[in-house]
Amino acid sequence: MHKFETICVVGLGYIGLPTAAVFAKSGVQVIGVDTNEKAVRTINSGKAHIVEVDLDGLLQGVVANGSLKAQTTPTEADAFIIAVPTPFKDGFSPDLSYVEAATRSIAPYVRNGNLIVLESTVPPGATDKMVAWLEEERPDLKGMCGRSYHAAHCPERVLPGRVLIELVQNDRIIGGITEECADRAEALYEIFVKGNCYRTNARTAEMAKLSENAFRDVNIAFANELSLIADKLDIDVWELISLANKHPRVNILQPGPGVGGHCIAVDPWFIVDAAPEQARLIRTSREVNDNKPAVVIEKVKRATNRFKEPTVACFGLAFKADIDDLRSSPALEITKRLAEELDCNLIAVEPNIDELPASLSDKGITLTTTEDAMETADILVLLVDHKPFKRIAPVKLAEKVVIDTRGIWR
Ligand code: SAJ
Repeated sequence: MHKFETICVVGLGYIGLPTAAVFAKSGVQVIGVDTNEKAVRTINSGKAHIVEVDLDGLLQGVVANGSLKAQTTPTEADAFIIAVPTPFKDGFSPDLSYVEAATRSIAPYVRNGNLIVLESTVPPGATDKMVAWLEEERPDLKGMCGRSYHAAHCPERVLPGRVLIELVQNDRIIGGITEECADRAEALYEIFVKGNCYRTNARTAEMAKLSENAFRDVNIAFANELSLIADKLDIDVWELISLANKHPRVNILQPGPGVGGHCIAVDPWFIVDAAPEQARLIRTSREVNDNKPAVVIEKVKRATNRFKEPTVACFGLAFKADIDDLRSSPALEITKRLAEELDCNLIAVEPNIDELPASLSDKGITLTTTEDAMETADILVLLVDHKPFKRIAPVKLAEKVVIDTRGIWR
């Protein structure tokens, strides 16, 4: 069977860049492609333009020995991997424009025997669309998928902060357009994946990835709904959940200020869009989780009524613990809306960043240290369970009004 000597990875973001680096480390010649020229320059200087544990060190090595090179346009290769964003448009319908642009951009370079893998999280049927876009650009390939070239959907399922470990260790779903496509894709991932490769068709693979994230979203929504019920009934939700979880078959997740990130808060909408009448629980869960920031804001507003000119400190801005990623973060949204809706001094503590995003600094919010916030704030709003916040002494917290959305300061 034909070997993969060169791979072209299109999209060098949170998934594409680590994937490119891991292939390069495994002895494959990798060309990484991104339209962002600044990112390309940074990568070619041996550094990552995103933060991920151990990625800088890995990149430095594979760029220095020439096995990974970034550029702004695709080139010929034995396999192409598309790992571009799939956000949603207004009305929560999936936006496949990046996948379409990436597919059309590689079309001129596809040769006999090539494999094209779609790794981006996509709605059911998107891999078929990718094939159609490719064949539109290349009429000579019409109807040849599974014969003169191969296509598959192999979704990633790595957790930010553990990407380099999980890329290698996790099991992988291989969704071929045909059996032969699945054979080729499995051979590609066997280069570095130590987990099992499970083969299926492309549509099931697409839906499997969406179902994993929808499962988590529904379960977080259950915990978030319990937190509302517990508030109403004057019960400590964290004690409640920890007791319920003593049951051998119960494992309730943790409530919080809402669900953030670019996966769990997005992917369930792709299922709702594909089957709106059937996906009732999935839609309601999204609504429950998206409503949580408003609940937190109301609580803070009520607390400020007790003061004349209170100083409110928001602890954490990232979308989850111990990362620097502020994208689609409920903590960021809450802090921003508090600045817009409250008449108070607002300060923010986020140990993982050096500078506030303009959307917050423009509103007069200042970034400060935990110590300063503990000294100056009247109201503490805990939004992210970062490790340093867990170390704050309970006696210090006892002097303040505390709104703890993560249950670490109980
Ligand atoms: N969250 C809670 N309560 C919990 C768990 C999480 O409120 O008990 C919140 C977090 O604070 C965060 C959001 O949910 O705001 C999402 O965080 P996460 O750690 O659950 O997930 P992500 O978005 O970092 O990564 C997920 C993972 N999917 C699953 O665990 C099913 C990861 O494996 C996927 O690869 C990733 O989405 C992706 O790229 O799709």
